Amino acid sequence: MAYTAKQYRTLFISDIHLGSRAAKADYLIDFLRHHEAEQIILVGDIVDGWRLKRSWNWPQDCNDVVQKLLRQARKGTRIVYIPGNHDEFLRDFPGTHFGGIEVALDTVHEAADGKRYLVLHGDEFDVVVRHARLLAHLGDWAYDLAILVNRGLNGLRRRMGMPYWSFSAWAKLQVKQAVNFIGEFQRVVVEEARRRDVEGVICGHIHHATIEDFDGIRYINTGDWVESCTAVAEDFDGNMQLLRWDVHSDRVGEKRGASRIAGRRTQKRLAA
Ligand SMILES: [Mn+2]
Repeated sequence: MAYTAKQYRTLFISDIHLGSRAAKADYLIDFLRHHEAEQIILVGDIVDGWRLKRSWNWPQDCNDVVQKLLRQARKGTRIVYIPGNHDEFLRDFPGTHFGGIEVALDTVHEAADGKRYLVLHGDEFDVVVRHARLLAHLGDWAYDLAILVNRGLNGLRRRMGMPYWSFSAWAKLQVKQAVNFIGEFQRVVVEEARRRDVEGVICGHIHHATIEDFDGIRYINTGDWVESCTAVAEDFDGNMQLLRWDVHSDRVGEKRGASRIAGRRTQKRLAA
C-alpha cells in the first residue's frame, strides 16, 4: 500500500471486453488502484457477451475487476454502465441498478466547467459509417431509419445466435482504409453531438483513443483495454485528459500465470 491513488472527478472507461482472452483485466485493476474518481462512467463493451457465449473464459482477474467496481460503488462512487454492442443484453434494462451501478443507454455528462458531453458507446453509428454517402443523399429520415434498422437487425441476429457485426474487427481487416473509417466514425459521432446540442461527445467502440476538436465540438474516445489500455479522466476543473496505462514487464518470456504486472509502470499524458 505504498501508493496513493490520483483523484479525479470522473473516469471514463470502455471496451474492456472481459471474457475475451485479449482483455487486459490485470492492467485495469492496477490502473484502478492508482486512479479514483467521484464517478466512473463505463462506456460499453465492458463484458464481451458474444465471446462468452462461444466459449466461457472468465479467469479470476475478470472477477477482480467486477468486484473492484462494486466495492467502489459501495464506497460512494457513482458508477454508470452504458452498454455497447458486445454487452448488448444490458440494453434491455435501462434505468435499472445492480449493486449500486446504474444502467443507461446513453447519458449527458455535465463537466465541472459546465460543458455538456453526450456519452454513448458508438456502435449505433456503424451503419451510418458504412453507408454515409448514400444516407447523405437520402436525408434525415433515412439517417434516423438506418439507426433504427441497425439496432433491429442486431437484436434479430442476437436472437438467432449470430455474433454482432464488429466494427473494429472489420476496420482492422481493411487496413488500408482503416484510417478513413476512423475519420468517418468521428465525423458521424460529432454530427450527432451537434444534433443533440451539446459541446462534446465521449464514446468508445473503435478502440482508438483520442481527444480532438472538430468545428467547435470536442470528440473524445476512451480507447480500450484490449490493446492500448487507455482511459479518459476529468479533473475537478472539467479538464479532460487521456491516460495510457503502460505496464512494462521486466521479465520477457515469463511463464503464463506469472504476474504480468511485475515491471515498472509509466504513465504518459497523450493529449489534453
Ligand atoms: Mn463496440
